Amino acid sequence: MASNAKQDVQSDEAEVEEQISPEEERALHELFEKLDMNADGKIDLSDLTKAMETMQLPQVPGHAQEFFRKYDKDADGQIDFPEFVKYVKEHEKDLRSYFTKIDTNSDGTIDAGEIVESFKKMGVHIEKGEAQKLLKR
Ligand SMILES: [Ca+2]
Ligand SMILES: [Ca+2]
Repeated sequence: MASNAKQDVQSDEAEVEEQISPEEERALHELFEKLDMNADGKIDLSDLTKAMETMQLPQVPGHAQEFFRKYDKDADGQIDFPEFVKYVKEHEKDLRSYFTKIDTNSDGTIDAGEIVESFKKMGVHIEKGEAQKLLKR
C-alpha cells in the first residue's frame, strides 16, 4: 500500500480530495450534524427541509431538489459528508461573489433591505422582518 502519511484520517474511504483544515472540517461536521436532523449520518430531502424550517430559512421552491440533483453524486437520495464538503467548497466561491452582489452599496455588510432585494430577484418574496431574522443568526 502507498505510504500515505497516516494522520488523523477518520474515514476509511477518504474520497475528499479537497484540502480542508482540521478546524474547517470540524465546522463542517457541526453544520452537517445540524442539517442531519435524524442523525443517521446522511442528509436526505426531509432532513434538509426540516433543518431549514428549524433555522427559519426561507425555502426557495425547487432549490433543495436542485441541490440533490447536483451534489448527490452517487444518486442514493442522500448527501453524505464527502458530498457535503464538495458542495460547500464549490459554493464558497459562489457565496463570496454572491455576497458582493447582494451588498449593493459595497460597505461590506448586508442589510435587511439588500436581502429582500436579492430574494426578490430569485423570485422569492420575503418580509423585511424575516430578512432581519436571517441577519441575526
Ligand atoms: Ca439524515
Ligand atoms: Ca449520496
